[in-house]
Amino acid sequence: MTDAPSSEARFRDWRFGLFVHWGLYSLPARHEWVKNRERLTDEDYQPYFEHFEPDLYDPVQWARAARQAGMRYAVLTTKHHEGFCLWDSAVSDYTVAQTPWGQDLVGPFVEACRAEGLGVGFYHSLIDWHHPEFPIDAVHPQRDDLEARAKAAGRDVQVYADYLHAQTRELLTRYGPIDIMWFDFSYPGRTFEDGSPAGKGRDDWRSEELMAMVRELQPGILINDRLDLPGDFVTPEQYQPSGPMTRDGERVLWEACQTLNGSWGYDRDNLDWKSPDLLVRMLVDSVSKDGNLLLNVGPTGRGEFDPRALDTLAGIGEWFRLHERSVRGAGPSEFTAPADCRYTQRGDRLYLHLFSWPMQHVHLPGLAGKVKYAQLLNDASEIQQIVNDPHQAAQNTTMGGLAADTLTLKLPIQRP
Ligand code: FUL
Repeated sequence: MTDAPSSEARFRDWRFGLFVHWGLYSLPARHEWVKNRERLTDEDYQPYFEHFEPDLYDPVQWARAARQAGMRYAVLTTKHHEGFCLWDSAVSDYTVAQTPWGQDLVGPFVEACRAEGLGVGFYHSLIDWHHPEFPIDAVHPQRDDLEARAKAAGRDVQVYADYLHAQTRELLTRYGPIDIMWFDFSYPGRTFEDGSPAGKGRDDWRSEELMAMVRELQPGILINDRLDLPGDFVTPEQYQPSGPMTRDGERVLWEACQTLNGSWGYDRDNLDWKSPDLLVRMLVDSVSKDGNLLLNVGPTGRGEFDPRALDTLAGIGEWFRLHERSVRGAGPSEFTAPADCRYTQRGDRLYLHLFSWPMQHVHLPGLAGKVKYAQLLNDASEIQQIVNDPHQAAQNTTMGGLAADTLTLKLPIQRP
């Protein structure tokens, strides 16, 4: 009998996950920060609560689309900064249970993911623009700064912290085992213009206590790094790190999170969609640096994935169908890839990912004599190695200036 893999090993093995940003902001359909960006009052925002009725919500379809795209886990926003809860929280009325829809959305999501064999994560915002005791501060101003300061002064963040802890407890006791707790976010050290403190950090959320509770309720869970505490994994947002990520000189688990079009929430009029090709590169780049990619979809107010999102996922899925083994269970390689290429490695198999297609030859420093056999992954067709050809070897050193340990591969002229 073999031991079950650790949570860290499973997380690493998943490599690719689905992020879902869903809330009332899917109704204005112009970014999940709309309430803050447009300085909307609770009254301005109320119609979205009154019209929240996602009659086409079908998490089984979401989970299937994710699985077919090659994803192995999914993280749902149980509550984003707007404060709206996707479950029937006992400590709040600002929940889906009080909307026309009236039913829990989190439970069916968890069930659908489990049925598809996906790991499950809960995103939960530390910020709450609706809670009466959440300080309106430098990151979350009201109409102007003076008003913000007056409001901040009268509010008690510890009352809000009690609420945050109670909600986290509900989420981690109602839905069975949960793999990931994704808190968002701390901002200690921020100040108002005059230098007075306005940031929120571990003392405000009582982060140590919160983390201890999460671990007690769900011993196998992984917690991200946004509680103003190190956590189990690091979360670079909308960028690719330059190499494997480290903390205090040691490698650390990490997950890049990425949007499809710059917005996390459904953003109807945004036309700036990333291509499946670009997203596959981001995934490969992450794996080559020992990280994961968490790719976001913002469902519509009726609960569906936008057809443009589905098309993108399908495009990535087609790549996965042919190339899965170069990323799943794979990680970085000890070799240094040439320019515009990435290596991933799985056991003794080395995968070379070409981000641009050279005319005919690709030169791989350090690999001469090390590769027994080379083939394209998509069709298993052989790739010729020409390092042992004395003529080519001579050319390598004299004409191309290539080092003697460089392996040259002969590629098909057309990119497959
Ligand atoms: C950020 C949030 O402010 C965004 O809205 C989004 O949820 C992203 C993943 O994290 O910090």
